[in-house]
Amino acid sequence: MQRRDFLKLASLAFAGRPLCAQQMQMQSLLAPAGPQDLAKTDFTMRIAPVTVELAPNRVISTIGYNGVSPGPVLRMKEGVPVTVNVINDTDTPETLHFHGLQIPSDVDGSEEEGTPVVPPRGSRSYRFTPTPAGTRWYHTHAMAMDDLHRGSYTGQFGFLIIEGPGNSSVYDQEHFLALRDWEPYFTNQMMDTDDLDPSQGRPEKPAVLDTRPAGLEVTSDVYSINDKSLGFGEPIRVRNGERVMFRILNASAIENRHLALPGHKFNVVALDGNPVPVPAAVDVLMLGPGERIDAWVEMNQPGVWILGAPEDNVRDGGLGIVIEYANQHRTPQWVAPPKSVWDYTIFGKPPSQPAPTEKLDMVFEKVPRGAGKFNTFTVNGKVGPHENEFILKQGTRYRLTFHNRTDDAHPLHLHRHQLEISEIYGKSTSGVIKDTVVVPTYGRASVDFTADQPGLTLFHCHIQQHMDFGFKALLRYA
Ligand SMILES: [Cu+2]
Repeated sequence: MQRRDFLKLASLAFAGRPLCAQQMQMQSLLAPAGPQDLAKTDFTMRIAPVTVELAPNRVISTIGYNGVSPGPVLRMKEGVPVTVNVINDTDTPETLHFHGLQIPSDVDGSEEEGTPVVPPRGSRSYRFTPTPAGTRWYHTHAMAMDDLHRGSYTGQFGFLIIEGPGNSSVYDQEHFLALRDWEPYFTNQMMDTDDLDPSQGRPEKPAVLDTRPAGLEVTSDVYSINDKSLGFGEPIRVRNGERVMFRILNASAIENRHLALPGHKFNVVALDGNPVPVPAAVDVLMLGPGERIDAWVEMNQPGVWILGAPEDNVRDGGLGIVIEYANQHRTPQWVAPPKSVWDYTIFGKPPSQPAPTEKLDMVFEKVPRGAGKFNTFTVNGKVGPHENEFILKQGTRYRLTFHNRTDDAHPLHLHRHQLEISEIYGKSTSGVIKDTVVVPTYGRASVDFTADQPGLTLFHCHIQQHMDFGFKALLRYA
């Protein structure tokens, strides 16, 4: 329920009667905790078991923050120091990572970088100055290995909005949508839906493929947006002519996701929280695990629609939410979107700066059953974390080239730094600034970044199983 709707109901319910103390208390309990309630400098995050009712017959037991999953939308002001007190009410050490922020290693929230863990049944405070402005998020950074009830398989995730001085977007409503899968399990029947325009080529495809049988991978067939599966939450209620801003996060530990809204286009204004040089309208969004998209939609097709995954099995499994126009009552409609291929470069501008002269290369390979039942992943021929292979000189700008010699599309994340895409799908671009970049199957991508954040810096694939089984590197400063 929107705050506005609640207030409307409340004012009807209480019309002509003085509010008694009990009613006022009820009102404050029922009023949704709007993000503004959390715009402060001190935050307490309690890690503890929660239940998530995806549907009346589907209740998930997991670990969340402050009694819910997703956790609360945190709002911080850029440049204004905050303290985050993390209380761990579980029996295992935990970490809370602030994804997309440029903050020191000891508070970034990754054990590999030297952030102290939050001990079981203990607590720890992190103090930092949030930057840069934009749609960020937070999540656990614990390893899971073969335990599908640990790490990012749990409900430990939420949005973190860092408010900057200027906000140029004008919209009537704002909604936070975290895409999620639940009840993960192991399989050797992985269906690869990572489509790629064949014209984009597969520059890193080896001449001779490794045909040894692959190990078990993680999959799921239960989905939600936020804490509800399609058809079981409140619809998003809109009016004809409204401009609705969606801040979307793929909080999956497992897979890249697509999203479409029949009859409407997404006007993409920011990727990973950073405004894009060329905002553009698209029919289908794609987000790898860890990625965010800010996109507004002009509501100009009255009806009742499903905003959801284009793949029938994923949407039927719950990945969707109903968009309901005022005075429209019918079964939510789904119409398959036009065929489209996700392309970061349409939001970029032509390169204008010379390429950095300092180069780093990372070659990724998959070793089928490299760890017993499971595959391992190597970076430049060895499993992570790579303590001494990547040494950065402070103040230097680097061109980092990813060579993906595997049959998966990987969402690659560099902590504490911002990556500017310079080349992907064989195209050059500039101005698209991200912290997580999906490099296509057998594809190649280059990103530029400035080494301006001294301290240990973790690089990894944001698919939990890939990270746990070697797909990571620790960068350090000289
Ligand atoms: Cu991966």
